[in-house]
Amino acid sequence: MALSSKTLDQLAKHLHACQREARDTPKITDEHPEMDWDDAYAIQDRILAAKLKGGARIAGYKAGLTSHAKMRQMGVTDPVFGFLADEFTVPDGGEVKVSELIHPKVEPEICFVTRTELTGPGCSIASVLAASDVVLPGIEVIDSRYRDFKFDLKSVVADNTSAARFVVGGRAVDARSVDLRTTGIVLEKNGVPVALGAGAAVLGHPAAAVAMLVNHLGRRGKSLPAGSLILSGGATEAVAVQAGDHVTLRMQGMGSVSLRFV
Ligand code: 0L1
Ligand code: MG
Repeated sequence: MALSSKTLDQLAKHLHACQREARDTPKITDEHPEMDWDDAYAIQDRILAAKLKGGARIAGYKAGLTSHAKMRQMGVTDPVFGFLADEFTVPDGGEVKVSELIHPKVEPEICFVTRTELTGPGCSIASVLAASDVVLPGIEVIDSRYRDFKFDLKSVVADNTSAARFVVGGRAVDARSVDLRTTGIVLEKNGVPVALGAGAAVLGHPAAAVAMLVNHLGRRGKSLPAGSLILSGGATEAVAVQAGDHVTLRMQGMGSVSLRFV
C-alpha cells in the first residue's frame, strides 16, 4: 500500500460524501498519483464499511468494464469490481431522481443469482454456471463521481466503480437453460433502440465476469456468498440519460425491465 491509513480514511469519506450529495470531484489520483490497487480497493472497502455502519445492507456485487465496447468508451483495458448497496435498488418500472445523481448513464447487464457459495482462485465459467440459480435482465445506472467522467482505473475502483442505482426484473430463467453468449440485448431510450448487443460481448461469456469477480474476492481472502446477485457488466457502451427519459431493456427469452428518470 502506498497511502497511509489516515489518507485512505479521508479519501473514502470524500468519495462517499460526493456520492451521497451528488457532487463531482477531480479524480483522486491527481492529488495521490502514488495510489496503488490495494489502496483503491481499501478506499472502496471503507465506503462499504461506512454504509454498513449506517444501516445499509449489501444488495449485490458488480463487475464493470467487462466488454470491449465499454473499455473502448472509457479508454481502459481491465475489468473492475464493486458492491451494490440496498439504497441503490430501484423497483422494475420505478423512478430514478436525476437530482440525486451527477451525470447518470445506463447500461444493459445480464445478472446472476447464485445458489451456492463460490470461492476463488480457480473459479471458472463452469463453476459459476454450476453454482448459479437464475439469470435475469438488469439495468445499471452508473454515475461516476469524477468530473466529466475523467478518471483512471484506480480512481474508479476507489469510487466503487461508479455504482449508483440498478434495477433487475423481467423473467428469471435457469442459468443453465440458455446460451448466454447468444442472448440478444436491446436497450431502448424513449421507445428507440439505442444500443444492441449479445451476451458474448461480456468477456466472451458473462459467467467469465462472475468468475473474475470470485477470483478477485479470493485473492482478498473473501468468497461470494450463496444467494448473491451479480451484475456481470454492461454488454454495450453506456448511454447518457436525463430527466424525462424512459429506459427499457429487452433481453432474449427473459422479457424486459425498465426505469424512468424524473
Ligand atoms: O459498471 C461499470 O461498467 C463500471 C463503470 C466504471 C466506469 C464508468 O463510470 O463508466
Ligand atoms: Mg455496469
